Amino acid sequence: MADLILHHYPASPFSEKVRLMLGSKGLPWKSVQMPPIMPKPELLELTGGYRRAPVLQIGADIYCDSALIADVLEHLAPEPALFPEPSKGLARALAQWADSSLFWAAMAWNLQPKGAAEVFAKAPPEAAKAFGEDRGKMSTGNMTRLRPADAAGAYRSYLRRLSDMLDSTPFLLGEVPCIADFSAYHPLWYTRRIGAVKGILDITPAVLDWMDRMAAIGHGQSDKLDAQAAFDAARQATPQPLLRDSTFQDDHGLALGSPVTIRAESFGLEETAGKLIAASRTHYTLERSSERAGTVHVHFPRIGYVLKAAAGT
Ligand SMILES: N[C@@H](CCC(=O)N[C@@H](CS)C(=O)NCC(=O)O)C(=O)O
Repeated sequence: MADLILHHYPASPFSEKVRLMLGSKGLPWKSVQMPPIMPKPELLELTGGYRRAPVLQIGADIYCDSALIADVLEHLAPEPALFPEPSKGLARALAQWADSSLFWAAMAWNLQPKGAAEVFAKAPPEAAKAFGEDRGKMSTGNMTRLRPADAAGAYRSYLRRLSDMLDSTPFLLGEVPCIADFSAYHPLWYTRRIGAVKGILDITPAVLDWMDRMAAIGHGQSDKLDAQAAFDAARQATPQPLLRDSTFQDDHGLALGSPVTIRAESFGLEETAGKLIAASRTHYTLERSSERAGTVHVHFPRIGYVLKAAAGT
């Protein structure tokens, strides 16, 4: 199998989710670092426009979004399971809540003025300004950012709910970590990195203990790779046959082979354009080419993404 190449950056919570899943599965991986804000010319050349972190590359297959990456990792290494029976529906629903409601409450809390001041303490003043402007631009569209004062109560309630789930088991849904644990962990991991705001976690000691268990999973074995080597890997590979379950499901009136665009529903609306070559129950695949990457298949989950006919078609 081609190398697993993770495009990410150290401080990205959703990337931490994937780094831990890679560690849990014992899958060795290559690490390509992207900048935390735009411009990200190399990532965009690979994805065709998608800008968020993380992105997983396997040869000429590019997987956008940590939810889809979780499915890919489960397919590659079924054990230990991220979606264990009989609670896989519950695990997915809990993970979706954690990746959205919990994440945004935590991030509003984390990046309140004293948190942001600490995060950018060692950076030049322009860095904090550039980050704020970048995230401001990403937050256009159908997205409401919580104010820290409103986020505080929600975050505390969410921490207590997680704590309740840990009353009788070491992980949220049982004896072993599942996708719900990885999704709930990463926003709290970011909180814990910031001395000025991490005290909120002290209200739930059981959550702190669970966080220690999650951190102990580690990131597995990784080696650094530069972006050029990732382009070489894409160009030299042929995209793989599509994942299981690629029966065409047309909800948009768009035939396979149509020129289309795909973008996130919210937070980072940059479009990826390409030819629609698969639309299964759970994900879309676009084929596109670029000079440095050659022909690649770029995969997106259905949930959270907007598929449209390309303009002018
Ligand atoms: N639903 C996406 C969310 C990804 C996301 O929002 N990532 C953040 C970093 S943790 C991001 O991309 N922020 C803007 C950036 O890094 O450019 C996923 O699960 O991968």
